[in-house]
Parts: sequence; structure tokens; C-alpha cells
Amino acid sequence: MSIFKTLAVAGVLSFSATSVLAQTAWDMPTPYGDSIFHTANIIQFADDVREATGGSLDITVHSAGSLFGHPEIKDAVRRQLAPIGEVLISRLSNENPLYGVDSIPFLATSYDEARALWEASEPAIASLLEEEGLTLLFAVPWPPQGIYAGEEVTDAAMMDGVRFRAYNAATERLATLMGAVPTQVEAGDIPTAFSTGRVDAMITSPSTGVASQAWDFVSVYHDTRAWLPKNMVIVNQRAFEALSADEQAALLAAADEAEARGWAMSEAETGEKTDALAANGMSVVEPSATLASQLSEIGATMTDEWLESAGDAGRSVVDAYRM
Ligand code: PCA
Repeated sequence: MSIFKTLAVAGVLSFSATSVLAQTAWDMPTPYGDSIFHTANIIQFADDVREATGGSLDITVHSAGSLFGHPEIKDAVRRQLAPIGEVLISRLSNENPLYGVDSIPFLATSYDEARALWEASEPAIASLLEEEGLTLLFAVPWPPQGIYAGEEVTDAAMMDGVRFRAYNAATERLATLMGAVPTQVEAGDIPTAFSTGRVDAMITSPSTGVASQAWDFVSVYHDTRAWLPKNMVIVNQRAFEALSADEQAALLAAADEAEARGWAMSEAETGEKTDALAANGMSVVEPSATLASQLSEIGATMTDEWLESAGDAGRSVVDAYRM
């Protein structure tokens, strides 16, 4: 073989070897739509990873449940059908009550409290995930949750028999304790659920209210600030371990930045999106004294129920939070 030909073959080989190594393409299912700040934050995270790895780890975000529906995402990542994904943590509370700690009404209602609760609960949640071969990358809260209804609810008795949209076990329980009738509806299906009469009221953030153009079907937003539920991004451990050391480091660094950026985005959203509800004609009201005390009683009941179901592990999270 001529020296020229040998070099050419070697060149082709080394070229194809690097191009095989060079690209890991990851599909990332997420539950919420593109107008939601969580999704924007994750798209930025994917861009940061692509840039930091020189394109060798290429994450494609599939938003709005387009690759896997919200109820399937965690299992898809566990089974490595997708290497990475996002879920609402409290959607998993039927698997273990610890996942539901951030959706107990009035346990943590401000960003500072939500952060303290996250610090207290993150180790327990990360180790539950680890038992299933999953690594927690980061978590970001939604703005505080408020009640959307057709008229001002001054007394919980007004919710009697009202069809109430729920998005996890805690919102279902809250509805039931108010005397309302809960129905699970994905965030993207909220407009249809209201327009077809499946639901008449809901509790969610101003972000989700704006994304679903709540003013088209309800007129009052009660700024109850009941809790700040969080989304988390998880990665399959085997998929993570298959990355190069540099790629792993880039992913973890981008995750830290995404967590910090996401919390800041969430806090900024709270006022902006509450103002947008008002700008689109909704009345934004503080809960009446009666409603506030009824809701806080419901919160106390749900805290007791949660402590009962979460046992010692739950007790130590709440003790660590209250310290
Ligand atoms: N939006 C999501 C979860 C909590 C929130 O603010 C939803 O309504 O489904």
C-alpha cells in the first residue's frame, strides 16, 4: 500500500472514530408548553450543554408531553426509553408521600420558605430516585398557587359541588375538603376542560393561568399563595455514566445554572403574570378572612394526613425544614 493510501485510510478511520464519539443525541420529554418559563429554562439548559461540550452532547427538548405524556415521563427515564426528562415532583406522591411535600397547603408559601423546604427535602427525594437508577439534576418551583373561579369565593361553602381541576393528589384532596369535585386535567388541556364544562374552577400559578388564558372562562383570581410545587429534571444513571467525564461535568454545571436561573425566573414571573391576569380583565383579590381561615384549616388537616402517611422519613424532613 502506498504511503499516501495508508494515510488516507488512517485519516478516514480516525475521522469516523471521532464522529462516533462526538455525538450523543438525547431526547428530553417535558410536560409543559413552550410559553412556560420552565420549558424556556430547559431549552437554555440544553443549549448550554451543547455549547459546553462542543456539540458532543446534543439534547433535543420535546415539550408539552409530545414525546411521552406527563404520567409516563418518569418511567420512560427509568427504563431508559428517554435518557433525561422533566416532571412535576408531586405527580409522584402516589409512589411515595415524600414526593408530595412541596404541595402541602401553607407549609411553605414564599420563595424563602420554598427554598428551605427544598434544602430539607432534596436529600430524601434524591435518594428515592437513586434507588430507581435515577439522578436528580435540578428542581425549580412554580409561582405560588391561587384559586381561579367564576365569581369571588368568599366562603369555601361556595365550592360545594363545583367541578375543580386537579393536577396531583394534593389538589384532589384540597378540592374534596372544600366540598368540590376534583377532575385531573393536564395543564395543556385546561382551556378545553373549561370550555366543555368539565371543570369550573382550579388552583394553579399565575403562569399556568396566563398560559391557558384563564380570563376566557373565569373572572376572579384569589391570590392565596398556598404552596410552590416544583418540577425536577432527572437523568437515567446508566445514560449519565455512559457520558465522558467532560460531558458529565458540563451537564452538572449546566444543571446548577439552570436551577439558579429557574428560581429567579419563577420569582420574577409571580408579579408579572399576576399583573397579566389583571391586565386581561380578571379581578385579582386577596382571600376573604373567612376563606383564608378555612383554607388554613384544610392545610392543617392535610399536613397531619401527610405526616401520618410519610412516617419517620416525612417527620424528619418537616423537622429539618422547621429548624
Ligand atoms: N402549573 C402546573 C403545576 C403547578 C402550576 O402552577 C399545572 O397547573 O398543571
